[in-house]
Amino acid sequence: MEKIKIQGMSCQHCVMAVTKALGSIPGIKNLKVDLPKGEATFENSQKVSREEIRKAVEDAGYQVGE
Ligand SMILES: [Cu+2]
Repeated sequence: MEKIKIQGMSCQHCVMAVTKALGSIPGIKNLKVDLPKGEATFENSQKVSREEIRKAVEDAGYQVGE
């Protein structure tokens, strides 16, 4: 599993937006977006690059933290 920090989520709507953004990337599986923790965890068996993941999050209107 990989884990990334996501900044800017404030409600369930944000969780849905991030879930949709990351979930639409081929190769991202078992995605879980955690609002209180500000994290997304997922399996990345096809080695989707961090840049592609970051771009998807940013296109949805959020930021990837470290
Ligand atoms: Cu929200």
